[in-house]
Amino acid sequence: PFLENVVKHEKFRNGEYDTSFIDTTPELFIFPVSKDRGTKMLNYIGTVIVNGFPGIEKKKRPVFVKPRIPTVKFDLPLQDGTKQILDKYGADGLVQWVKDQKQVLLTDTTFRDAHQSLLATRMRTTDIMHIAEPTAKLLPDLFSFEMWGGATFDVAYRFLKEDPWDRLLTLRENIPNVLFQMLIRGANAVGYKNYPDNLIREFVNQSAAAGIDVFRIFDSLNWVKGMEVAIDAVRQTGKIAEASICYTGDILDPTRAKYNLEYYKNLAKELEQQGAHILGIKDMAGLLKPEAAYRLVSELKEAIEIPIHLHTHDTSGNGIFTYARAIDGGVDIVDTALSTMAGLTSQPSANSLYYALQGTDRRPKVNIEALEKLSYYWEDVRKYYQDFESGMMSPHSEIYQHEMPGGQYSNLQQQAKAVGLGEQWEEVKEMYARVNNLFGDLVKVTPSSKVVGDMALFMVQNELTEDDVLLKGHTLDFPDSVVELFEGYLGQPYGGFPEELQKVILKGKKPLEVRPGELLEQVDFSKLQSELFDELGRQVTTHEIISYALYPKVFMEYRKTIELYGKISMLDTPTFLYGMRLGEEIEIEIETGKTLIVKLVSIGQPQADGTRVVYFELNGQPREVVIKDES
Ligand code: 3PY
Ligand code: ZN
Repeated sequence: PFLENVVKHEKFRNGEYDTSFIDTTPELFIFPVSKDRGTKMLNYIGTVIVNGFPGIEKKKRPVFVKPRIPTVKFDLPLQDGTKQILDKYGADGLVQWVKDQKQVLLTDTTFRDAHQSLLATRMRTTDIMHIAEPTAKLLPDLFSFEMWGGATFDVAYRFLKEDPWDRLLTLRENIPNVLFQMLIRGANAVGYKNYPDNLIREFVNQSAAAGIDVFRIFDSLNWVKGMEVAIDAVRQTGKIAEASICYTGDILDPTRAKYNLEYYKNLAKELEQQGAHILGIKDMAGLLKPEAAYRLVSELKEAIEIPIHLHTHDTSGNGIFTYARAIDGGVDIVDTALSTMAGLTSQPSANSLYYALQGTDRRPKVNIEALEKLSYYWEDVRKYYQDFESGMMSPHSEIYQHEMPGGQYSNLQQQAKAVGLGEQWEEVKEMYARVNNLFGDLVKVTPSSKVVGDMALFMVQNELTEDDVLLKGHTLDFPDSVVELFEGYLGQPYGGFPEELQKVILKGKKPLEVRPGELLEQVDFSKLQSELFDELGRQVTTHEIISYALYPKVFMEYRKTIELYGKISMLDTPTFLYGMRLGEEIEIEIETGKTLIVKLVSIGQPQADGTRVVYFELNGQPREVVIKDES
């Protein structure tokens, strides 16, 4: 009761109390490993053993090899890199440095888009952390690591049950020499809808403070107004605003005249005027063909002064050729992944590009041996996540027809499976292209791509054609995301919405004509703080308040899981995803120097009440947990 009174006291809630005793007496916080923490962990492992992991068919834990970590001379000092250039010379100094380079610079996407695109974003922080320090030592010459943003924020909470801010902070500590880059979806931040302006600003501020240096900002409809607030917020932090154009259609195809060279040139000029330090070309589906890359980049180099950073996906198999031509056209930076996390829906391989540029003066100054050694690690770790692979085994030139972003492919496939359309995946992909036409040929990237995906699933599920939608639309209950898109809550598409379809979908509702952020009520952060305080019964951090503002339900679900099972992010990935085998023993380092040794002894038969008892040894002592069998 005393503690309860303390935490409920207004002064305590407002942070107006003297904590000097607490601050100067750290031993107050050293608790013995509570029986509780061990039991919670066993409950989690028992649940995975009995019921499996969501999205993975229940099976015996596969046998994995220990990932190969390259040996690096850890006593060697860490070499300075782009991070030190930014810190010393500021954003403009860094931009000048980029312009002065003859070599093409590389951004490594292994920590973000590569696994978002190959493994449904399921890569856990522990697997990135184990290779962070060797990576910092071995690849100090990169332009940046793309390691945050996009879908990683949401997936961390929703599926991995870990805190994305922790990932950023701990990686920053371990990789202090190279710029950190994130993907931010303009007014949608790391979510799927427009957020109020003050939330975008606060999110950018906190991300910058926690370690992000380069913000790749885009709008899912290429609507510059949707990027304004984020660009301004980034500029105010002194970090790098990489405002991006999303590439769709085909500038070489005269029948796809909507998105032509002029369109992209105008967009690039507008973004430069808005204050972009770097122009991103975000080819999120891998539609930019080699010759188109050459023309686009060389024309943009004429049209703007700022450096150009190209991002593509290798789905068609043409990625390296596209980069080679973009490099001929003068591109400054390209996105690649380590070879064993590259190719297909991911980025082209850094290792391959290095060799492709042999004999030219634009070959990147990276250590090829380091790239190869780090690739071994990812080859081993990738196997942990085999159940999230999309099944794509070879290049798919069909991408030029359906235009689905690389980061969406494996996710939409999971979504299709979840609604029972796993067997109709071919049909879903075809419908995706048809929905795009029906919607007036949109830029498709998160979240507009998700809306197209939702509509494709809806139409396949309900066996609808385009005519059905137009003729029977007034009787159809369209997915919420579709209604919101046509209401203008994701902004305005180039050329407007098809009017007839918009009327059918909105059923008399009036669409927005202004930037949604102008109308949305600003977030009251102190109100959220108080709400969260009541929910969690303790002081909350700024990061928690922002996460709660962005994803209230997902964040609370995550908190509930943590209450139930403890910090399961500490488990190794095989145990986290597949549980344990009979007789197997694992170690869990729950904090530095404190290790739990867990052995799975036996799994009981189902009981009359639908539960099973799972028998463990925890640090040599018998322990059992009772798990409800959901099968
Ligand atoms: C994202 O927004 O997550 C993307 O990667 C889009 O390509
Ligand atoms: Zn991408």
